[in-house]
Amino acid sequence: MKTTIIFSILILMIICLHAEDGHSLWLRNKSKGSVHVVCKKTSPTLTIARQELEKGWHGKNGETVLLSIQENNSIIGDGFKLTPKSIQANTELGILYGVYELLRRQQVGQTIKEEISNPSYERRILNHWDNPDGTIERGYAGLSIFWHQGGKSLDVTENDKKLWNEYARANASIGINGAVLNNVNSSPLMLTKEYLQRVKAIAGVLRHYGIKTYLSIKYSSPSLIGGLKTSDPLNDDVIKWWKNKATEIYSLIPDFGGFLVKANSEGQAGPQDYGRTHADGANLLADAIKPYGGIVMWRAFVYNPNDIDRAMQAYNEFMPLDGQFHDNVIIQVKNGPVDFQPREPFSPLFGAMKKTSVMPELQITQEYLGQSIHLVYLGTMWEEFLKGDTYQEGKGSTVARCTDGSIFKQNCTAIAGVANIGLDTNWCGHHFAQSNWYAFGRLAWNNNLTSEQIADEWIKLTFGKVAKEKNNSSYSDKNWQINFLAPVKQIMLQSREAAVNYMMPLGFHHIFSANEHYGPGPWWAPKGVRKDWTPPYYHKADSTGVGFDRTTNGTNAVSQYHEPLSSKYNDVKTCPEIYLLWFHHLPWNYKMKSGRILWDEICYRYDLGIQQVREIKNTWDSVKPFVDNERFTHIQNKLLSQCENAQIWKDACLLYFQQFSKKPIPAGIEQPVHKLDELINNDMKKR
Ligand code: GCW
Repeated sequence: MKTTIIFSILILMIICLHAEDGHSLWLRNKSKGSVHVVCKKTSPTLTIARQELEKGWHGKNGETVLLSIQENNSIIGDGFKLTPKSIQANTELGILYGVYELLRRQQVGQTIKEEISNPSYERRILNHWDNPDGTIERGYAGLSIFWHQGGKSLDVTENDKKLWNEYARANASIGINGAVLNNVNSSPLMLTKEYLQRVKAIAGVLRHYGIKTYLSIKYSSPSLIGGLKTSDPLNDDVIKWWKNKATEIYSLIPDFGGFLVKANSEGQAGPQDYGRTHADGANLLADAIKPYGGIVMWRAFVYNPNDIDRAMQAYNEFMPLDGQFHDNVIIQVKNGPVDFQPREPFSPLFGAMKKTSVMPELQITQEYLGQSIHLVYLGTMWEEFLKGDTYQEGKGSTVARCTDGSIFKQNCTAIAGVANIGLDTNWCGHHFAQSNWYAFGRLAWNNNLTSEQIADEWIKLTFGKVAKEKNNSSYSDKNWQINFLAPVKQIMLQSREAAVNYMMPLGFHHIFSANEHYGPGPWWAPKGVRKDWTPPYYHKADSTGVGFDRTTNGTNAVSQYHEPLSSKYNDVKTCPEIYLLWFHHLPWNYKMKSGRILWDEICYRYDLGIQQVREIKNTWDSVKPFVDNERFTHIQNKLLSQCENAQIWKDACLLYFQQFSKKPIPAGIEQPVHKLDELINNDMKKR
């Protein structure tokens, strides 16, 4: 009997030791020795800082580390000064960030000299598209960590608090300092007493990790929950209602961050319903929360079904309002002018709005990039975006510099990422999707980092410990570096390009089937659906060619870019081929730089995409000896589906477009294995 119990306990211990469910994210290193932390002050945040150092210390055994809060003019905001034995900051939060940086450096084996690290953006915010009933719009990793069951369970449990604490810790470790707790398609319930109580509880947990809470608001709240006849921003009762609401919120949550607003977009209410402008709408809210230091993040994601080019609309709506927004308003602009596509040029609003604070909105959740099934590392995409040159104030006016205050002295700087987090044990659905959460935080802190460096850190932190245990090696072990680190980094760095190739190469965009935004549907255009929600609106394939003419002969969207970009995009000879069909409608036999005709190049690109995913899968197979079985198999299965889905993408798009090109699939390229009518039929059956 006794032996059976001991045996069972042993088995359980072994299972626990090896259960790699991914819940620990990139925070899995245990201390290798002791450290003596000296800090004169105490506070909840400083206690966390001290404990983190003790839990994760990888420096010299018995070392003394000094944490000091001291004014230093070279340190900005929550930045810090780091040496191997000390962290100095102007704020407590700066100390905590310094601790995480020190530990990261120790763990990944980067040298620590004396240096100052300042954040690129003051506010580094996750946007959760979580609904009060616990579902998440475009969430692929389970239900919400903040809300459940439609208000039936607004009570806060110990479990809730534990999870929020883990969430806050993970965010703080990469510098994220804000969270919008609910969907931009917002429910007015969020501003009611009951919900605000829960927001207060969440804020109570997040605060010690330096994370401010924000809420998305429904513009028509004054009429929906306030009993007013209107929500007109210039109406006195409405103004009063928002002022009172702000007072109520700040009495519960004194450090509340502010509001995020989606207005007059995709059916959401907004100031235009009352004949007012976006500026009138935003300023009303901004004035209400100004006394408390809050901000309003007003989204530029607006478009109207009747306009000729969706890609031009945000610019057309917002440019005339430049300079009219109050100084605690910041315009939140999606990276591309359409909608988080696998590849888009950056939105022309970046750098163009010179008298208004502007912030980028990135999407971490992979709505249009294979959701939680495809392995797609987004660091490369965001690097391409941030380093994109707008030329607005001469060469080198990158999107990063136009938004982080380097070029325009914005009153407020910020960056947002739509979160990919849910109740799934591994938080993000796919183990590799964690790298996108990580990369967002790291780039928000330092928009100059390379996607390669971020991938390198993340792999070491996420897979390194297991590698060590399994092979008795360490990060610096050549074998591990050559046979695990290098190939996995390669997988990550080429993964987004692979997805672009098998989904939407050469500037194709928005050719998804239906609203789920997962599989291909270049044919999808049911009667009654808004034209700008159907793929033919975007690819415009016909017997003469394919692509969206946004040149001066077409919609003239090119004119929204600053020279020399405008001319570069306008001229088919200088337009980068990655954006070719975004800006041009071209004949099927147009001669490409490769010497191939356009049709052949399209075939070649789709095929290349599949080859790349297969290679990614084979590479993953090759690293098996270095990974725990749980994560290895989980990822392997996802890659299998990804390969199958990439095949469907290629076959669907080539067979569909072939109906217009009337050309054969060139020799040397694998023939499709599916039939077009089957693919269309299967697609229809899913609805
Ligand atoms: O990408 C689209 C999504 C919608 C989303 C919208 C937005 C929250 O398909 O689900 O709504 O963008 O960003 O507002």
